[in-house]
Amino acid sequence: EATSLAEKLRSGNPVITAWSVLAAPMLTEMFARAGYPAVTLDLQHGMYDFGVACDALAAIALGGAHRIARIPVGDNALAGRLVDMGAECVIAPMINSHAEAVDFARSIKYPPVGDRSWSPYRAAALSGQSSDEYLQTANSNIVSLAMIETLEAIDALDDILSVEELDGIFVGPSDLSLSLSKGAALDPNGDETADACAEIARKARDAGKIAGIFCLSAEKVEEAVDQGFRLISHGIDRTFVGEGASAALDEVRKY
Ligand code: 3PY
Ligand code: MG
Repeated sequence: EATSLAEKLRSGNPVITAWSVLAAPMLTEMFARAGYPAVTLDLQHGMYDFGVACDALAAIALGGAHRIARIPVGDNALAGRLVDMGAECVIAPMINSHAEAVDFARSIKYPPVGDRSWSPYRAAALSGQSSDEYLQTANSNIVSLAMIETLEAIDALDDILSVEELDGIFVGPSDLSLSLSKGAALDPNGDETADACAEIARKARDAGKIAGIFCLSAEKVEEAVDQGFRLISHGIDRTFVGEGASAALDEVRKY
């Protein structure tokens, strides 16, 4: 049986995820076929609606990668729908309190851990499981990650990390830098942000939780691995297409 994303993350090996905003299932399949271990669909800041996200989850499975989705702020109902359609991990943005972390985590865990509602037939099919097998493994296999990306979340970090139902956290360095500077500077790669990230990773590890982070360069990925982060994004479809188009056009710019 294939190793679950949850097991990989808990074993302490870094897992790199591509990041998809373009709502194009075939691009997500290409990420998977290129060898990315995981692909994340961004339903917070990307163009995905639910139907396209469902097709993208299947396309990622076809390409052989793990399936992750980020929901819009506070949309726990959508988290439930996405795990039903095969997401193995859900990232919830702007989690700022113990209560918000509990509500989110419970929305994707079956009783007695949470209050996820039953109908995971598509998810079971994508994992090659019967619905009984799916039920037996879902609570440990589905990963809930609460985004830490505000001062408020840092202040509440011990409380958030104490949420038993929650599997881990995921840092958003851009929003974090905006919050830390009170709106003065977007500085996801700055020193102050990096120090805050290191502290978040340390606390997550001490609490026995998975730590993930959004990265904007290969250097940042390396720093994140050293800090103890294990789910790490690198590579965005919009950037690949934009940079690839510029590079191709540059070759024939004289015309
Ligand atoms: C952030 O950096 O704030 C993110 O949410 C990454 O997408
Ligand atoms: Mg953010």
